[in-house]
Amino acid sequence: MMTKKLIYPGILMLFVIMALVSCKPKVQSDLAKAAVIPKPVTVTSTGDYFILKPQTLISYQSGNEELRAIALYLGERLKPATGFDLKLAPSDAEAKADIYLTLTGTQENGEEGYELDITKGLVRLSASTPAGLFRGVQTIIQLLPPQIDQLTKTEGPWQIATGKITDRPEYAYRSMMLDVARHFFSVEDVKKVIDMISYYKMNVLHLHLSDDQGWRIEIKSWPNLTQHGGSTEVGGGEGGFYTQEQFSDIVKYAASRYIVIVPEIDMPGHTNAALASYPELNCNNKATELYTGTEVGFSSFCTKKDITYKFIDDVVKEISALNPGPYFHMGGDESHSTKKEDYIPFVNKVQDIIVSHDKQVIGWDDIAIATLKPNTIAQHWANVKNANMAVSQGAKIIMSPATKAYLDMQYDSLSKPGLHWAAYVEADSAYMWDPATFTPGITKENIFGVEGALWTETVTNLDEIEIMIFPRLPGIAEIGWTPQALRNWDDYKERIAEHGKRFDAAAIDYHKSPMVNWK
Ligand code: TNX
Repeated sequence: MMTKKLIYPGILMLFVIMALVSCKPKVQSDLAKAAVIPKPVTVTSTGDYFILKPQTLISYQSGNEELRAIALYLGERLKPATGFDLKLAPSDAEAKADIYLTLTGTQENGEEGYELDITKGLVRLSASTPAGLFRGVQTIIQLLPPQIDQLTKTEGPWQIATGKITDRPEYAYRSMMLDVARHFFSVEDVKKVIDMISYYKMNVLHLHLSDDQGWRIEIKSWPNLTQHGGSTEVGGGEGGFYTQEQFSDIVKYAASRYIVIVPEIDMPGHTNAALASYPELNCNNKATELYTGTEVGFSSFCTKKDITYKFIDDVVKEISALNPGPYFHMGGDESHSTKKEDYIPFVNKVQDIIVSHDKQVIGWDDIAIATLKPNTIAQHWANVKNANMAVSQGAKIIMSPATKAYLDMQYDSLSKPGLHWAAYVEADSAYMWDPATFTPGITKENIFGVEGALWTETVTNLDEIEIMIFPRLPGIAEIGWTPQALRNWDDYKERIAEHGKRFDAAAIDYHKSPMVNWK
């Protein structure tokens, strides 16, 4: 009797405790199940978890200012949602750290690879370059619960499952293009896009800086380009442009996220804004009218005039001086009103100009009908024959097939904004393709990387940018980062659904694709 009386309350207590424990928020303590995008190359789980607390110390190997900046970035990134003012300290003893960032010096994971070793007491991130550490920091953020992306303080618990991740990108060039010519987007908007793509470990933002409808970057030696050519956009809005100072600010901001800017000045077609600003660029010496429609293929620089090449040299020189990145994109697409016999020498000359300013040429695959310089890169968007011609000249290819990677395509016939000349591209379709087998004749060793392109004839503000890029852009990022053998839609579908919670937390708009079971 006596013992029973003691046992019953004991069991009861046990139940009460169990009930209380099970009321705690569900903890993800299986690292292998974490919804990281792009999917890391190897993940092993040890079944426990690390907890981020107000007193968590972020340490970084001393002697490298970049590491301090990355530690600072991580601290700031975790602040809004947690409310924690995490301490940072240089240290060569990881034993004292809770989160430790270190350069290992081994090249095993390549330029952007990293290793994460997470135990109950320590998150150890190592890489051979600061860029690798920055990519790894994105993984750390994604291993925390989705509410870490909330912009205001919220409740934890802030757990990270324990285990080990080793990771490295499959392709060197993982990019998004933003067309700021058809509609202009502010420096603030561009910075937000940079943050969004950096979360998915992209390393390039390609800015389409000029087109028929607008010229968007100040060129001091040709001021009317922006004064007049930047004064409108599709639909007749007021347009806009980046001063050189603002452009430098974008470049610097991108660099802090280990992203390079690829400036594109499209030519010889898609040039009405310039032709309207300077009569001498036209064969008949008459300035054209500004254009706010969406037709393509009607404009061309006068390819026979010397002044055209003087102009291009000035433009390439000024932009290249502002941009430490190695590339200059010369466009070259859809030059339907330039004769082929004029187009080919034009492309050849412009490549020389770009190389003379120490930049590597990128052009849309149309340029492959010219003689490509040894390091010229062709961006493949539609024409299989052109892409093959580029490869047969030894060029590397950036894969942006319009039917998969054009972020301006509508998701379906009802979704807005967007066009559908290439296809309707739902979230699954944007994900389910392999760059290495997509285009006949183009194989893995020909491919430099992958780019999702957001043309903006129909896209007018940041909310619409978000709707068009989410959820497709994370899929393109994964195609660029994760080995094909590790990718499949069923697995990705679960992870992107988890990221829906992150978009919600961060107040980012996204297309609620019926292909995904959003939570
Ligand atoms: C084709 S793709 C274009 C752009 C348009 C886009 C619209 C390419 C190199 N040129 O000028 O904006 O289609 O989807």
